[in-house]
Amino acid sequence: MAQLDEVEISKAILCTYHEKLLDRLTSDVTIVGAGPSGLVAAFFLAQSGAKVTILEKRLSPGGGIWGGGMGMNVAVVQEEAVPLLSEMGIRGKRGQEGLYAVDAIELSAGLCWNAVQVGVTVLNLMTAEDLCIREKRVTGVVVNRTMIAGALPVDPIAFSAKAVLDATGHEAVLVQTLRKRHLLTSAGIAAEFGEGPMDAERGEQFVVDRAGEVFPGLWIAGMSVSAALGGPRMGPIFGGMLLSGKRVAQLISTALAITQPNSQPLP
Ligand code: 48F
Repeated sequence: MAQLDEVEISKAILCTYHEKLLDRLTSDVTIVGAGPSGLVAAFFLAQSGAKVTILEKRLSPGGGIWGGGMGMNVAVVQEEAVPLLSEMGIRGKRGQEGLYAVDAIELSAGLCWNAVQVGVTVLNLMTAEDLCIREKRVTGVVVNRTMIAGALPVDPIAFSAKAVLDATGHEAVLVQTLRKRHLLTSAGIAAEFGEGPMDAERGEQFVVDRAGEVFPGLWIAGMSVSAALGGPRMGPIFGGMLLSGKRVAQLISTALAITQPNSQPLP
């Protein structure tokens, strides 16, 4: 083994991290939440040439995937989402009624790996607290360290983006920041905030059909769609989350007119 200097190890972390952080203060798309919808959206956006940054408040990306249903770490995915998983090399076992059982660890790890491989940067331990708005358009996200957010009187910093995606799941954190200030006037949002009782079939379709832009520059995908627009919850089935992320990526990509691939081959 080579000789090791502890300070050099620290320097390697500091230099690399701060270079990455500085670079990611400005992105084409900043996604808040590294659950299934956020990771899939990030993958397709980066693949289409966008500079994509994910901000995740927890230590581990993957959101609600890891625990499957009731802590049994298997995710169920319907047939329509299987091509998307195949594209990422994530395997599933075909069961009855066109349902596939996917190992939750393989799904989480596979989505993260694929996103990072096409150029997405994930910054974990980052809690989004608010949005930046200029001339009635979202221009960025206000962020604090998870360990600091809400615990210490320390100001946050801001990350700018042409589009911000709220993929924070059941909480729809960014939508809520606007709703509380009565800034969301589009039909359905203010009156119906919060998801409805479980209806897996309708809930899955809802998150795909209604993924989109809720305020200039602010987009929603995954469970944020149900929470923001009053759709049904659907429980431990994940195809809708994956397809909702893909759909919002297509919509954002078109809106931003992203055309050039930016992914870098590994040396
Ligand atoms: O909850 P989550 O997995 O959202 P999703 O992509 O998928 C929902 C499913 O997991 C499941 C379901 C299946 O049918 O219903 O619930 O819609 O991932 C949301 C991510 O956002 C992070 C959170 O830690 C999680 O990883 N998050 C939440 N609030 C913040 C945040 C915040 N303020 N800042 C940063 N990250």
